[in-house]
Amino acid sequence: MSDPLRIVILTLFPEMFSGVFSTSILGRACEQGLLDVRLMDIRPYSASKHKNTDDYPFGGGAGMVMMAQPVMDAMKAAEAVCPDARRIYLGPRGKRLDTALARELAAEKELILLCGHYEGMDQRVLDTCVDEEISIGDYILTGGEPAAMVLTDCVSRFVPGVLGSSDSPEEESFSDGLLEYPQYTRPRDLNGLSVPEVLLNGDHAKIRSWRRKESLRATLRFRPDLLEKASLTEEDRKMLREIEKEMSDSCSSES
Ligand code: 4GY
Repeated sequence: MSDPLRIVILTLFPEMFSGVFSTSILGRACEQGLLDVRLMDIRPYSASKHKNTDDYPFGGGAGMVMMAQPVMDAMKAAEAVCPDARRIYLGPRGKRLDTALARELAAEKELILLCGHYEGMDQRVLDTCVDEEISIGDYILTGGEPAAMVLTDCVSRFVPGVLGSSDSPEEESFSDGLLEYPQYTRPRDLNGLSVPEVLLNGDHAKIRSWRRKESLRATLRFRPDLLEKASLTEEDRKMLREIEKEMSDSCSSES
């Protein structure tokens, strides 16, 4: 079997991750040896008597800054475990995480994820000990830990075997730049709420075409901006014209 994707997470709060890597799909991936996630507590690397990891900002101001020394020493220990890792800091200044970046990271052998806390990290750590900063979105968290969970989760989906053999990440939202089609499961009748007839008849060509059209419809409705970048076939464009016609028809019949 191929080597697992090894991810070392440097954090002051390793206990925040309990559950994330022991449950459900990521839990199974770790058990199966597809993922090798190691949590490294930064605090023991503090050289100070009381194992401090934060200090007042030079120049004054509110809040505390994560000290360079414990993080730099913890990073050295992580590099000993993962000598070839891309070293990533989770922060809002970084490149935005998306499907393309997740796929790229899943192809690495090793990743080191550094989680900041408090008001931020001593800049000298970012200047000398990380290769890149990645952001999961334009908002500020209280720490990088939830972002490290998000990154690990969405990268793991592209590690072969994590979703099982029949489930392909390439069939899901965003892999072709479109949103997902609606899904249904039993019962066929839920207190009068039915399931689209086409899904019950076993005509797989028709089902495939219905799903494609519903993906296009959902994307047009909720994220029309995505349609500009999606790779669309002539058939897709035909379906989009049908959807637009259906939309204008249902609009004019209401008035
Ligand atoms: N957004 N994307 C993010 C974040 C918290 C700097 C210490 C984000 O990835 N990480 O908000 N991280 C950090 C931000 C100060 C806490």
